Order: sequence, then C-alpha cells, then structure tokens
Amino acid sequence: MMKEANFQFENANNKKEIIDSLAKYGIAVIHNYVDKTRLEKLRDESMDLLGIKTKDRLEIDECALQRMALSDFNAKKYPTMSSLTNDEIFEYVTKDFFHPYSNQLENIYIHRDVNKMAFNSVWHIDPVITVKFYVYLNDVDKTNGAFKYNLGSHREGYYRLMYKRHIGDTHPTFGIPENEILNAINVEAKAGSMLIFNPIGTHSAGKIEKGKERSVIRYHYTTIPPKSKFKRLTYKLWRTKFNPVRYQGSRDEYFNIKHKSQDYHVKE
Ligand SMILES: O=C(O)CCC(=O)C(=O)O
Ligand SMILES: [Fe+2]
Repeated sequence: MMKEANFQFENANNKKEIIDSLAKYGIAVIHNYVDKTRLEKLRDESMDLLGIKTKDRLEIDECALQRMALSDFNAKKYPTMSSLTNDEIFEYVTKDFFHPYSNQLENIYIHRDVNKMAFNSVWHIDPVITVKFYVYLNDVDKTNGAFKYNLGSHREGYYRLMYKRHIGDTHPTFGIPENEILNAINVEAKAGSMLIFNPIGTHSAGKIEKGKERSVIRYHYTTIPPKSKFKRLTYKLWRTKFNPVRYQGSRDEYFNIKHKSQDYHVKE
C-alpha cells in the first residue's frame, strides 16, 4: 500500500495538484466540495429524478439507477445538477485530461443503493475512456459503499483496454481478479465530497450493510473523436511499418499522454 499517496484535497483551490493526482494515481478526492445549500438542492433534484420511470432506469429491489444521456436531461428542471458542471474544476480537469482533443459531457448517472450494492460491486475497469466526476450525496464509509480504487492502475488499464480493442473484445466491463489488486484504497468521505477518477484504473463500488444506503451522482465526460472516412480501409495495414492506425488511433486513444504509462526506447 502506498501510504504516502496524496490523492485527497480539502478544497479545489489547487487545481494543478488535483490534475497531477488524477494523472499519477488515477483519482483525486476533494472533501466537502459541495456546500450545504447546494448539496440540499442537489439531493432534492436527484431524488426527484430518480423517482421518474424512464427507459434507462434500472431497479433491483430497493436500489435504483437512473442513467441519462445529456440529450435526455432537462437542465431547466434540474438547475443545480446541471449548473454544477459550470464550476471551474470541471473544465480545468476535462480540458487537461483530453488535451489536445475536445470533450463532452456524455452521461449523467444517479443511483441510490439501499441494503446492498446493486451495481458495479466487483473490481473492474470500464470499457471506454472517460473521466468521471462523482459526488457523494450522503456520508459514506466502508459500511455503506465507499468507492474503492486501485491506485495507479489506470496506467496499465489503458494498455489493457487497447489490447482488448485490438483483439475485438467489446465486453461491457472487464473484471480484474482480487489477487491483482495491490494498492486498494476506500474513499470514505462526507456528503458533498467529490471524486474525480479515471475508470480504466481498477475500481469497484463498496459493499453496503443491511439497513444502510448510499446515493451518488456521476458526470461522465468522453472525447469527441476526429472523423476519418478512410479509417476502416486502412486498418488492414495495422501491422506494417506504414501502419496508418498509429496515427489515426481510435476514440480510446484520444486523451492526454500524461495519463498513460510513459515508456521510451532504451538504448543498449
Ligand atoms: O458506484 C460506484 O461506486 C462505482 C461506480 C463505477 O463503477 C463507475 O462509475 O464506473
Ligand atoms: Fe466502473
């Protein structure tokens, strides 16, 4: 365990350190980011939205998950949820994370898990490149679903993901065996705390004891890939030294080099 790892912050003032933490550890935690007034509103709007039966709403026992594409999200009806993303930190982090490519807020997720964790409670990496902003709506500790992250695993995660892409494995979530997890941390934090994380690093939702619950809201940002009509044709040249794929890449490759493992050619 990297005990000295500094991925936790008391406020969002030191933005550069926050992005450096995201690059180094795959996660940055800003404690008590959302103040009480905003938190109350965020909670009310989330619970209201969570109650609506949309086509993307999932429900298991008392747990419910609402997943919205930004195009389905009514920003006027949910002003606090929507305006949170106007905070400086969102643009600062996403700009840096995807540099030099453009990015978009693609999805918003809200979920409330009661008595158990219904989703995402095994160690896994997500199958796409995103950066997520994730707010605890109640106080969270190890007994009610503290988020778990394997520090630093996003660097190899990127290469895992590219390997999966290149062998054509498009499974929705890639599980990682427990015995490969070397630097696990639990994010215990108060309501209003914000986690910013890179989900190609190995992570998991924590377990929830009976009688307890956890509510969260998550904003998922993705890149917007440059378009190329020749992409499919030229893919065939992938293993040759003319390798056009190297330059075209895929959507998964379009984010800042500093969030990937940086190797170089060793001279011997
Ligand atoms: O609910 C959680 O704490 C885990 C969520 C998760 O796996 C994700 O956002 O990719
Ligand atoms: Fe995930």
